[in-house]
Amino acid sequence: MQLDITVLGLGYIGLPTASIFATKGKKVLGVDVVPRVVETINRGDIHIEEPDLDVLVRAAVQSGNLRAAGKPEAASTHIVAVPTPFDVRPDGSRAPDLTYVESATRSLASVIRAGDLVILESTSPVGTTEKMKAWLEDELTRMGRKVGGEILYAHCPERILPGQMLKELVSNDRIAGGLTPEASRRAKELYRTFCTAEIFETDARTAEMAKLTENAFRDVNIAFANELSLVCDRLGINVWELIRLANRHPRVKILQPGPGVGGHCIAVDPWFIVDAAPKEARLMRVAREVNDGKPGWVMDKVRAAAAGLKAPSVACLGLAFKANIDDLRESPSLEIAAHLATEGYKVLAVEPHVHELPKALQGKAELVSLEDALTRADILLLLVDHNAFKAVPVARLRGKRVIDTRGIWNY
Ligand code: SAJ
Repeated sequence: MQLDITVLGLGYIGLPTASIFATKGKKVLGVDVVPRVVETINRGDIHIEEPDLDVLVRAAVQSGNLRAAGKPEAASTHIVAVPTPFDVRPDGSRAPDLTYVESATRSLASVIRAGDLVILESTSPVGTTEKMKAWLEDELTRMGRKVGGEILYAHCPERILPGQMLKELVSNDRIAGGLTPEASRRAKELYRTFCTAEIFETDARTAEMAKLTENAFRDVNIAFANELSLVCDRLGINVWELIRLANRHPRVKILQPGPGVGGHCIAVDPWFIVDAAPKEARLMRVAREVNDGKPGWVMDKVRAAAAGLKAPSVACLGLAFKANIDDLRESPSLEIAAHLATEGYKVLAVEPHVHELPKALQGKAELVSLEDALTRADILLLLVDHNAFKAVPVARLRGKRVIDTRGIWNY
């Protein structure tokens, strides 16, 4: 089969992207270094949870347009959608780790041809697309391979929201940032296959910075809400009512405080800006510190609520990083539950979206039903605004020490 596209990395971004291209008639090879992922996709199953993704992947595989393998093959477009993790420095700041992007890029050297387009979708620091070009050229030289023409490179960041990915994949505006105008044009044309919204052409560095900026903007705004919650607590004001009222101003739109910021994006991406311009990016750094400090503040609240109780049991309601999903990556709720367990609290964890305790809690906490937790716990600690928790009648909270970090209960 003559391939149109290879997608390197079949995670939260790569898998939906590969599948949607395949259902639109493109011949796609999904590449992943984890054999279990390759086998799962080839069976038409999925290894991650996202509403309706199973249906899309099954349709893509059954159509014969999507298959998975451990190595890339020749195709006119190669999309890199691998993780960009980070290393934590002693001062708490984070430095991007581009190992996966580099190895995925180098793996293309044996199959790349003149005129091919290489797209970076992974969220990356400014300058990464230029680095990809250098890595691939270096690998070609090492192999003694000449492709005999230009290879095109572009950064096309993904902005889909976990929980609403399939809808947003099609309807979000996109950015096509090429190292050359021709690369931007080719990338734009490619995403037209399924994207019904506007696609803007720009250069690669602007595209890289745009993606980081979007998540840093949200982080700073969440930090404002989280800081307000601390101030209001100190002053005896209900922060949720305050925000509701302030948001009646036509130009004010304050976000919601919570137990901290989780997920693999918002809590990480601002660091890529801070790392690149530490002297200038002061506000973004402080915002990160405010949001990262919130779990510690919540734990202080639990300690205060536990005063006078012998062997207190705490129901941790929700472990996911946000409402109505099963994703526990970088979750402040999980961090809080795990910390409380190591401090000797009896932790009753409630997470309707998972079937077993995550590693961080195994042997330290009990996974129980909501009903069980409401009955048994001394302290109810609401961490995630899952719909199941919003439905708890106020009467069930009576007699309990309640800490509602999301402001969903009017008790
Ligand atoms: N949160 C609050 N208060 C709020 C909103 C969010 O505490 O008012 C918390 C959530 O509980 C969660 C964290 O922030 O812990 C992040 O959640 P989110 O829904 O804001 O964002 P993500 O991480 O699921 O997805 C973000 C999105 N970026 C923006 O909205 C700017 C998404 O569009 C990106 O594609 C994604 O990051 C990504 O992959 O970069």
